[in-house]
Amino acid sequence: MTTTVIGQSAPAGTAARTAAGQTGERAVSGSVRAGFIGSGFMAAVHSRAARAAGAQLAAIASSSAESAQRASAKLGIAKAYESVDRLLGDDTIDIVHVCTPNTTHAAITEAVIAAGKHVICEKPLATTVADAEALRTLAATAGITAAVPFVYRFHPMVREARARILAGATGRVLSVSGNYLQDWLAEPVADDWRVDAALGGPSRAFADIGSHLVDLLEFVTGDRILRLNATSRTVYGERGLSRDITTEDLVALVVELRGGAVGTLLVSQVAAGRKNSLVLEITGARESVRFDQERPDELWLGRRSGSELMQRDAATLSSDAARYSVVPAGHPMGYQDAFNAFVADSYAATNTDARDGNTTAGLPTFDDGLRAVRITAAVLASAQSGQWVEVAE
Ligand code: SOE
Repeated sequence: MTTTVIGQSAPAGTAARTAAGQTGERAVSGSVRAGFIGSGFMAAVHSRAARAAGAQLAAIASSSAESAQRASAKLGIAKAYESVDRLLGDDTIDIVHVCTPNTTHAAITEAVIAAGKHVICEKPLATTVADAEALRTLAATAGITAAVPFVYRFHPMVREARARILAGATGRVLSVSGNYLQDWLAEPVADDWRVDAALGGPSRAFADIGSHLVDLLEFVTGDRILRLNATSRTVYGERGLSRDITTEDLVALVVELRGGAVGTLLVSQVAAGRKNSLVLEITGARESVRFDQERPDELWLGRRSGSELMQRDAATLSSDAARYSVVPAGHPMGYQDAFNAFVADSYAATNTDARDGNTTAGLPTFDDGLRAVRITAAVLASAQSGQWVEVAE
């Protein structure tokens, strides 16, 4: 990969590869040309998934021309633009992946939509409900594909859990329990842009990973959190170069679902020994299901008698789960596989000829991004007041 161009828009006269539909939808045919904004860990994950989905990795922009250039060479992305505007001026780009710090998502995503492109925006979609609502409306009006990478939905055994609940195998859902525990901030010296509310937003642990947990909870159960009561802790008021830290290290909450189930959730980024431990257990009147993200090829089925640890095997899975089981049983699938499936379905959704009910049914859109921002706002409000807080639909 040698060609990188800085500071130039797409060559003059580049024929638009797409035709805007009646709703302004950018219908894409052929391989998707993807752009990336941001050059951190998530940009690398997104670019690997885009390549796996058969996209052309067309361009990247970052906080500086130099970092864009470095990322272009490192990730094998054709062009490095000196600014977001230059990248958005490239009419050959069909979809843009927004992988920047949380408080920049709203403005950048708005610009991407204004440029007539499809968009994948990292979670949290925005750091305020108002911004998330505006983005959801903008995307709907533009008629574009607008997705948020709640990628844990794409593990086959998550789809199996969801299929069992929706088919009634578990019986009525009575209770839910879930944890999302990490330890990359467990030491007081550990610091990160997410710690700074000016870059990460008012919530840290919950907005960053609690959003995944509650999205997965509502996706798997098909239910909604009606109200919650949260308690949070900022364990270290100072970290590295950060002072007067207000964003939370951990949150414990009790939830009530619209269907009547109750449950407890714990979200922490200071849980020593837990690397990316997302565990969700849903208890039904007949059967419980438990998914552990660090053991994604398994699903525990709990029963009064005959409990079992189900292994991923397409021959035994529901059709929705089997669809994402892309290698045979015994060949472990993992995090990047789930990410790849999310990006492939997002790209398929941009192609009005290719998309179908399968690819769009479980796709996390800006509606789901807004939902997670609403729940995060309720968590912050409850942690502040100590009271139960209703979660707006
Ligand atoms: C850091 O907490 C992080 O990279 C999150 O930002 C991701 O969304 C999560 O999937 C893994 O951990």
